[in-house]
Amino acid sequence: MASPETPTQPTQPRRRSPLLLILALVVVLAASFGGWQLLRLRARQLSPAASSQSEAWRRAAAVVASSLPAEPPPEPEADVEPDTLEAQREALFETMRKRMGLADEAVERIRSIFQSTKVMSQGNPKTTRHPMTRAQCRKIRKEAGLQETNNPICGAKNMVPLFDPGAGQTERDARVCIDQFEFPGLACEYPVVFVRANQAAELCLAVGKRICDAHEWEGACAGALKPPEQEYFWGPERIETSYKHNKPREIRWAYGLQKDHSKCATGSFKNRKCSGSYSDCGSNTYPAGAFPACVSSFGVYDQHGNAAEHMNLPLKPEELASTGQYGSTEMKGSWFIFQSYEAHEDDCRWRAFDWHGSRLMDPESHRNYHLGFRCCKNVP
Ligand SMILES: [Ca+2]
Repeated sequence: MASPETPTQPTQPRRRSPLLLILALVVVLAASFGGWQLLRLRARQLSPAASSQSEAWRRAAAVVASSLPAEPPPEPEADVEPDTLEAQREALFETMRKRMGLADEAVERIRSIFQSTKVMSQGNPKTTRHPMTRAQCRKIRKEAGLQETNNPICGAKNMVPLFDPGAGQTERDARVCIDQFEFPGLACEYPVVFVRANQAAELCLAVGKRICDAHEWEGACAGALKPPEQEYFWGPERIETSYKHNKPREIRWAYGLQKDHSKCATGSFKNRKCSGSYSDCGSNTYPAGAFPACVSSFGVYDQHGNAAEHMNLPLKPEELASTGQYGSTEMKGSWFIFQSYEAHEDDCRWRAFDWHGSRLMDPESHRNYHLGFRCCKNVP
């Protein structure tokens, strides 16, 4: 009598072989069909006929974008902070080249803008002490399940479309996209500071974008982009228009209706001997996007805290950055020490009355160790 372990039907595996072959054939055919569909969709996205804003194109592009492989994580050496400004800048350019896919000409343009000053940087290497590493930021974002955005409506990574959900709009109605992160617009990279407003505008152009108008930044934060004619009082002096704007404004923050600095990158410190100058003030910023709760409903990070941000404030319709023109400087948001020193209001729609005001393209516009920017992009 055979033991329980002894196969009683030694020919059974052979009888299953044809079924396995059929299953394998079905899998191969399905994979081939899926790949063909993907190629067909990609071809539709790239063809001139598919460049229109049709619904079919948007659906096809969305499928292709969602099939793109995830970006490989930055190299470990990215957390070694260079000792010199030149080395820090070159490391940033290389990161931008790799992660943003910038062409050589774009990198050269960015380099020439940086080289026009001796201070534009991610902080003075001699005095800056970042309270969090890039690796720590990447770990936080990974644990929060956050992934890189590549919305085909925007045509650039890490940008999101803006619209007014309360007016029944969807992202298909968007005419503008905004960076999710402070410039350079990359998750877990430190923001660029000591930049003047005109240089911010030029850097946005160098990466195929533009500086944002104030109301775009505000709408991105508050979760509803309103039209310019509803957001500006054309004609009066700036201080009067800001007063008229602020008085009846909706007061809210990107993360909710109650102020809570602990949700954002506001727990850093100011160097003890910081007088405001490049030589003694560290730009003690966090990597962008390191606070998963500090995000608006559109997916825009760090509008409160980390670096304050240059924007364009139009005082008449022809000064809207969305039309390719510029108005005055506007500083948006708060910065990295607000948990211990709240210098001013930092709700989404608040406008500073005339904080270091100048024309946006003034070659001497204000810059400092905690002031950066982010970019927008018109949807074609
Ligand atoms: Ca900020």
